[in-house]
Amino acid sequence: MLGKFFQKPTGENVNRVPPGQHLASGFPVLTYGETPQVNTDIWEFRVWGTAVPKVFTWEDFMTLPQSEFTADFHCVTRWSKLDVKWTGIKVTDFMKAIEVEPLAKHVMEHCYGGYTTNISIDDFLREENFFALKLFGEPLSAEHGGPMRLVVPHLYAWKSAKWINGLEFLASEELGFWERNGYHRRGEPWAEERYSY
Ligand SMILES: Nc1nc2c(c(=O)[nH]1)N[C@H]1C(S)=C(S)[C@@H](COP(=O)(O)O)O[C@H]1N2
Ligand SMILES: [Mo]
Repeated sequence: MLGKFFQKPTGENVNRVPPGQHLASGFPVLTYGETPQVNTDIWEFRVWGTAVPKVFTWEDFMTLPQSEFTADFHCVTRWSKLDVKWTGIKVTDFMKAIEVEPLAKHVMEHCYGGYTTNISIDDFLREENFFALKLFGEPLSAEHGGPMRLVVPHLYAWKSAKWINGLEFLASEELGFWERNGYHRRGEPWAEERYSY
């Protein structure tokens, strides 16, 4: 994969790029399967499991406060992109709009198209996590997860679910799509938590 589009980090970036990663010059698209075309008129976002069930329409979700974010993005297939600029809604702000039971220790992220990925509640509730609506000032394109995706900067990007449409709170850990297929249950890039073997 090395060549024109992927470069070895140099200078100050050496310490910003996790081990085994190269810098991508563009912003590659990584999707398993088809790109869902999601219309915000019929978009719904559901919360269930060990939480009070709730359904948000697009309008409901857009009443939540929006902020700007700059975050590095690390794909387990060994490319990273630094300083990605996003606009979105902080997970911690979203959490004020729902009620989760104390026994919720894990979260399954659900998406249009059927993709899932699991995350622990502690990793999910981090201050720097957000639901992204814009990428570099433009509405998030369908291929990058529009109209809305999750971004979890401190874990490999397969945890950053595109076309997210639901959160299932869980008392015990369940595995998502890639995690059932050999990826690590947590996926911390600095520890190179790539695979489960
Ligand atoms: N719904 C969904 N979300 C997904 C994926 C996917 O296939 N489907 N791929 C994941 C992986 S492996 C990566 S690296 C990032 C890629 O995001 P990008 O296509 O915007 O670069 O999305 C993650 N989120
Ligand atoms: Mo990825």
